[in-house]
Amino acid sequence: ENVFNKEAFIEDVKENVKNLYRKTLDEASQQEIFQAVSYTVKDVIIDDWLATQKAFDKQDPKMVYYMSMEFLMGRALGNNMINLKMYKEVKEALEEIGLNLDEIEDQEPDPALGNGGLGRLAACFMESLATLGYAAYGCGIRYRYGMFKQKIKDGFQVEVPDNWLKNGYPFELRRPEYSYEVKFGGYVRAEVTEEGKTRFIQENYQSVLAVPYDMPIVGYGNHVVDTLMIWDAEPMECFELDSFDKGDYHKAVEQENLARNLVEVLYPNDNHIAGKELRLKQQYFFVSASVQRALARYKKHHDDIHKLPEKVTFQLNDTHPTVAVAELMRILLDEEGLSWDEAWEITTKTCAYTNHTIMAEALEKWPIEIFSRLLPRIYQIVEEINRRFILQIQAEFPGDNGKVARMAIVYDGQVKMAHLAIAAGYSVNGVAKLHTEILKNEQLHDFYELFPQKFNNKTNGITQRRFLMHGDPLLADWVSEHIGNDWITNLAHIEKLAIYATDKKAQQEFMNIKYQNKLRLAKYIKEHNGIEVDPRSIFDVQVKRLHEYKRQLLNILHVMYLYNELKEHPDMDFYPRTFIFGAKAAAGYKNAKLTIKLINNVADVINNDRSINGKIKVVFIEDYRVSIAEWIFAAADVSEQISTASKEASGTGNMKFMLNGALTLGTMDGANVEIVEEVGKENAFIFGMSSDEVIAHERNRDYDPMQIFNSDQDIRKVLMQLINGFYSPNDPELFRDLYNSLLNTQCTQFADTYFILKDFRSYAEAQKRVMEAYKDEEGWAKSAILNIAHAGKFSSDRTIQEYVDDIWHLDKITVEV
Ligand code: 26M
Repeated sequence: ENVFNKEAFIEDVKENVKNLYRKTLDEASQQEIFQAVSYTVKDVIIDDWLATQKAFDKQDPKMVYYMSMEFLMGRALGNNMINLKMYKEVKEALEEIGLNLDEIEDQEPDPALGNGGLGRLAACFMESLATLGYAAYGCGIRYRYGMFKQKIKDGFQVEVPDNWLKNGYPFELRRPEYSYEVKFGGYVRAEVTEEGKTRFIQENYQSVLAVPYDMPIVGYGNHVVDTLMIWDAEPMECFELDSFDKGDYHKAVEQENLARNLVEVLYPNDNHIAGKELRLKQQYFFVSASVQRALARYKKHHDDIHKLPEKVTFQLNDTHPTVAVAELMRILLDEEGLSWDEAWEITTKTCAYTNHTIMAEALEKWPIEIFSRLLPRIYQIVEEINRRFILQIQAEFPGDNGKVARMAIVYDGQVKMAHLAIAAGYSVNGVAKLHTEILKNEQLHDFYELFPQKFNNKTNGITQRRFLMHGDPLLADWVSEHIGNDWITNLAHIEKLAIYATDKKAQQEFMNIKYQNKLRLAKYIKEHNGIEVDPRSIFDVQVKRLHEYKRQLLNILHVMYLYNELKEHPDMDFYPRTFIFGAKAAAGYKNAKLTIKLINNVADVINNDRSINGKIKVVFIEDYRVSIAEWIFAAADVSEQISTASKEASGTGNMKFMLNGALTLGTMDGANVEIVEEVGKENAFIFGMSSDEVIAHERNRDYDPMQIFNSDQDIRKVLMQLINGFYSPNDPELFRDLYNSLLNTQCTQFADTYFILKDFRSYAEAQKRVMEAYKDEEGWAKSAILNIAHAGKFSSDRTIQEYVDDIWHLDKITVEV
């Protein structure tokens, strides 16, 4: 065990400032100090990283390659120090020389190589894999520009590029020796070899060079350091053009442009497909490079390619990396010279697929024209997979042409990526119990009938190291004082906290910690929004991507309703509330952007109305992202999880709030169902239609929001305020589209798709229960503590252990130092 040595650490920091910037510590900027501290921490990591690689080589464990278009890592410095068990020591050492660690951490850009839930889940999974001691590679793209920065100008969202690499990122390592060529376009030539076999050769293609950058994923206190490898694209140095292309200047330039564009930017869509050709290029680019590297590593240690599934598994994070199936087939067929049956046998034991959404607009389908032009050999292979798959469907369901139409991989001029992933994957999993049931019974029912054994559930989780230890250190220490440290690596132990739920002293301590965290956030809000919020008010929070199914609109309409009530009955019973929102909208998503504007306009009117004595405040936090999220969860009293039942596959923010002692106000959707199952419905506020009811209405098309509008005067008043200029005097028509989305007078069938009016009353009542409950401080503290105590299930450590036990079957490794 290496003991932390303060003096040596500080010396190292000084050395780094000198070597990097030719400065002394007192001359260096905070950013320069951040870089120097990070390099010092990286020095510590490097030894463990090397030792982990040695352990891989020696112990030869089965490994998972987690293939994901997104890794929403968040800042690394703080978490690396926590997992190296040196956080407090470094904090102290820096304090002694007059430096503040919070300020230094705040210099790190948020590596935001992801949109939302799916990308953040990948990041939590990597951290849990390392902490549990499994061999894992995360495979993704090193986007030059991550998720855009959000500015709010005059209440509107403005997107600003996120140049996260501009100061250099200290935790990445370029590995040019592991570069691979990736080929696009051209055509396929069949050639008969001397042995009479047919070989397929891609010709007249364009290439790019995929160059990996490794980032360390530090396990908690176990010296295991796994690797996130993200690929950059570079032009091929001295590319070999086919003989008849020699001297084709135009093509050379094209090829350089391809490399330049490929990894330029993350598509900022969440749960929605753009169908852009460049996106498919990005997918094949990182998948091809990752599969090539995985096979090269395997072949270095093993000579029988047939045994690949014993040592390697590819987990596909949604359908985005599904071309991996065909790429693996291609390499096995064309480069390893295997027969189709051999290659298929290996592929279908190596690839597994996770579904993250039932939203129809998020299902990936590529036009054949694009797919076959860009990936001609891959398309041939997909067609052959499809041909054989259709034979299988016909054998299983003779005469049922509907099945073929619904299940084919290539159909209607499109390549359906989910169908490919299910046909080739050995496992198909949903991300919460309810979600998996809906997949089996509704969305993927045909596939479930054909492959019942492939389907399984893996309820999502989050890492307590980031979302409690780092985000909420006061609460983390308080937990440890009461029940010891075991929860850090086994969150089930947090259940021991339950006995303190009714302990008056513990309740007060908890409420005091929550208050400190609310002060921290209130200060941030004052600095960034110029709004004074009362830390004694109820902090009611909805932070997540902006999407109609997540129903931020329901939340703000309810705020408008409450405000109307307060104005009409100034003396009504009311507990002060701060409604906090944070959300980015996809750049082209009109109604989402308009909802942001509505929230900001409502905030302006209500926050400046002296007559309500500050009883309601509305805050929109600009540029919601992982780093500020950690503070927001810590400060929340109420966690808004109000998606239309059946639409939110799991949710993971809901778990972060729970672990920080916030009470859930939510629908029976996604993992909310399991949260309530764990904590008891008396410690949450549940409202709204069930997923069965929603699905029935969708099937029968018998929902008419106009009836509600006509019969409920409070709702009517709120909706009229959308179009009478109440919140937009200079442009009364501004919110017309939101009004229409709820009532669309021409065609009722498509109005209020997400049942906002239908659930409104039930939501308002649940909100009333929240207020009553909060007035009973002891009762509230009890429920909050019970939420923390029952959050054990929602650790990503538990989730990963289930993936290992049921899907991956990995071997644990140990790292000696
Ligand atoms: C697709 C095409 C083009 C550009 C972007 C996309 C795309 C990107 C992200 C589509 C979907 C994306 O993410 C979906 C997502 O985040 N799903 C969420 O996954 C979480 C983790 O499982 C769940 O908790 C959420 O409920 C689910 O919405």
